[in-house]
Amino acid sequence: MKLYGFWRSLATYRVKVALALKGIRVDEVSIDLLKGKQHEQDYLKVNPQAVVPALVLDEGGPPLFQSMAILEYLEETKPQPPLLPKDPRGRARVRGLALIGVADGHPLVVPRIRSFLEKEFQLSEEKRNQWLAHWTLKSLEAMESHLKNEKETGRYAHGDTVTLADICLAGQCVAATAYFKADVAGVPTVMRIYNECMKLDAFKDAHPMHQPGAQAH
Ligand SMILES: N[C@@H](CCC(=O)N[C@@H](CS)C(=O)NCC(=O)O)C(=O)O
Repeated sequence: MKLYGFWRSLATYRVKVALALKGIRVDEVSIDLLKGKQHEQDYLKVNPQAVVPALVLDEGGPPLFQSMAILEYLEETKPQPPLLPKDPRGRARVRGLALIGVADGHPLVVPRIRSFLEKEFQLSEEKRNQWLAHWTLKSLEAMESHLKNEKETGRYAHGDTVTLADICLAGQCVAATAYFKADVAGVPTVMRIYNECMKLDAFKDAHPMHQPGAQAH
């Protein structure tokens, strides 16, 4: 398989963690989002939405797109270790927690949104940084409001094994702590789970700040 991604990309991070947890090796191709390479014709043939990640399967065919769809594909085609619980209610909870990050929090901080705020609305860097920290923290607070009270919360977001919820939570925590310096004091359960995740090689090794590309910045 071939994964088009970028060291700083949270959506790529999510896919890399799942691949590592499932023991799937991929070749990585870096699309430099800071240089706008996602808009070049060659890449638009891979993912016409001009975003990473995209996963090319060994069997060929059009690349898979959207990190959540890729995570679900990996779960369906390589079920071990499972990243979703067996019961439908538990699966709905895990997907719900995951989507707080993937569908509500992350889309507000991607490069095209940041660039729109800057170029169309002339928001200062200070205001843009406030926006990024604010919406990232909001997603973590939404997760916290579930995790702190619900009996399904265990060592990880859902029980004592890693699920898609942890992967998506970890991505938002990377953004909050490593990128936007948000004040995470109000989300202790989220941070406890994030720290548990970071004890695992799959989460640690894929961490954006541990990628070769991060060293250059
Ligand atoms: N919902 C998509 C998000 C994809 C996305 O926006 N990726 C970012 C990097 S994390 C990107 O490539 N952004 C390019 C841009 O905004 O120009 C997913 O989860 O795959």
